[in-house]
Amino acid sequence: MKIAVVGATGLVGGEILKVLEERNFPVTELIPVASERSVGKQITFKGKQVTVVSFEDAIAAKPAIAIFSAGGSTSLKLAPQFAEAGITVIDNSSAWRMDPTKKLVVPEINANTLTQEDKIIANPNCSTIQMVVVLNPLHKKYGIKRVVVSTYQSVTGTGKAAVDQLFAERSGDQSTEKVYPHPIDLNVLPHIDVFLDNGYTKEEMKMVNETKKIMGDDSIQVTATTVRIPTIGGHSEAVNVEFENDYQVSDVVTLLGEAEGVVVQDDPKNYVYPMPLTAHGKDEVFVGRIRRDESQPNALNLWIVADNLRKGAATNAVQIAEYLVKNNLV
Ligand code: A2P
Ligand code: 11C
Repeated sequence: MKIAVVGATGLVGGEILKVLEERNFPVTELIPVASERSVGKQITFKGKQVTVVSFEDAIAAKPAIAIFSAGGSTSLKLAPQFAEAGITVIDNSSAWRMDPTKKLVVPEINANTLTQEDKIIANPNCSTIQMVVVLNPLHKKYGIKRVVVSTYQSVTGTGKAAVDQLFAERSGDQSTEKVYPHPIDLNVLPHIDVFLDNGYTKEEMKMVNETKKIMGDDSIQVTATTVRIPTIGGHSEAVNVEFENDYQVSDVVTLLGEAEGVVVQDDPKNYVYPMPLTAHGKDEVFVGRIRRDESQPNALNLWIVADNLRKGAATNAVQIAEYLVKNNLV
């Protein structure tokens, strides 16, 4: 199957290439696309050099699927052109997620809603994906009323330039471009994406709105504080959940241990809990510090970590592509 990766030279794009390779996705021809300045450059896929092409050449090559990770404005402009040519687009940006005509898909939860008519499929925000993979099985069993989440997010979520800023600050190099309005090394920024009129950031509202859409339940109340920290391995989240019904902590541990895509790491006495350092490069979502919220009936605290470039972006997108292939939807 011919596959295009739009944004192939970026951080998520590079991870998509790795995940396609690792999962043995049936790629007969890889078509890497990036901005005009990268056309003609070589990238490596399955040990071979492949030349980056323009989006026009990619459309002309008629891939079955194009996985996009080139930012919202590129996606708004290019995804419809790919879709009109009959190419199914899986888009990592925020451009189409809340469009009521587009599906927002986490395969473990709602891939079964996809049909052949879905030509632009939205991949959710990284911090949302890792949270809903853990919350969905709990919602089905206990009914979630409200979620309070605070995030601790990796600079890789911003892109290559942010990783460069972190390491430049660490080495004392003052000349590197600054993508954050403040230093990020030895600092914490309560600010991810742009501020909105309601005082929240766009990243916070993504967590609120995308969660309801993916889990198919507008009654779930979510409030979020999203924070950037100087780490690279993945995003971490402190999640407080209030259920309709009571639960046993041991049942929650069992349920999450059996949930698809979830790994429980919860042995605090032996210092076992999820961390970005250990989640880095992994496809699963890790959950630990599972404990009763003693201040509130039917409430639970969790600590959730995942590699935002993998399950939060590349892996989720490739899993959607796998589902489309397996179910003859492309
Ligand atoms: P390029 O490397 O040519 O700039 P990151 O988020 O890590 O910075 O990566 C962004 C990705 O999106 C890069 O691969 C970048 O290509 C790509 N990109 C940016 N603008 C466009 C565009 N107009 N058309 C196609 N790809 C684009
Ligand atoms: C971050 N979550 O960590 C963002 C990156 O809407 O796809 C992904 C932004 C998005 O900065």
